[in-house]
Amino acid sequence: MSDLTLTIGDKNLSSWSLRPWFLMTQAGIPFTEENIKLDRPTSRKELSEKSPSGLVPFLTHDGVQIWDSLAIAEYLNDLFPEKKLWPEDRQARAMARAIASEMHSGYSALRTVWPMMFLREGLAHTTSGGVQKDVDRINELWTMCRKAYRKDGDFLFGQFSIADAMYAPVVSRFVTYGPLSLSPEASAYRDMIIALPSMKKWGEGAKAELAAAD
Ligand SMILES: N[C@@H](CCC(=O)N[C@@H](CS)C(=O)NCC(=O)O)C(=O)O
Repeated sequence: MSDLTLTIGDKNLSSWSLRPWFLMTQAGIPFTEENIKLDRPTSRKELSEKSPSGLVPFLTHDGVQIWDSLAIAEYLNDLFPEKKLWPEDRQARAMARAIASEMHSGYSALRTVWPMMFLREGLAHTTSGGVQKDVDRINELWTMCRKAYRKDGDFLFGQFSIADAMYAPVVSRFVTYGPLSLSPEASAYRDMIIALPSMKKWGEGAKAELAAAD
């Protein structure tokens, strides 16, 4: 199989980039990483020259460029069926797709008011402007998943899936803008994901990028 190249933005800030990077790293899919800094005077030009959408992330494979984090996840699922990136059970798979889509198309208050700052913890925060509603809904979904699928493993649908990758930036936000009132199941899920070696590796990368920029 030809090489996969994943192009991403700054690790401290680019929440959309974290999703496919975490998916590939956690699932053990080898890839070459390419980085585009998003905060430079040249960023816009570089993005418009390299990215089909003018945004990151995008995946390059076999002469094709796939943009958008969810489309990248689906492409990887097609490419690596043996990795079972969606749950095998039809009903669990439907649920996983529903909550991944809800993440992809929703929670705009949370995303706007609480930008990802991967390296920050316990920041004072507001939950106004619709943020509390988004937090409550995510808390409800994580709790429901953990109660229903815990017997198969610690991830949202037992085994690791695309749904976990889609929510990884929210896990980071729930650490940055804490402490929050979450159910025991949702808190345990947040703590488990943020402690994974792949998430730690992303954090190390974010630190190295910031140090190099000094
Ligand atoms: N729906 C897209 C959103 C991608 C996106 O908004 N990326 C941001 C970085 S996190 C970006 O490239 N921003 C650069 C810019 O707006 O100039 C996805 O899922 O990949």
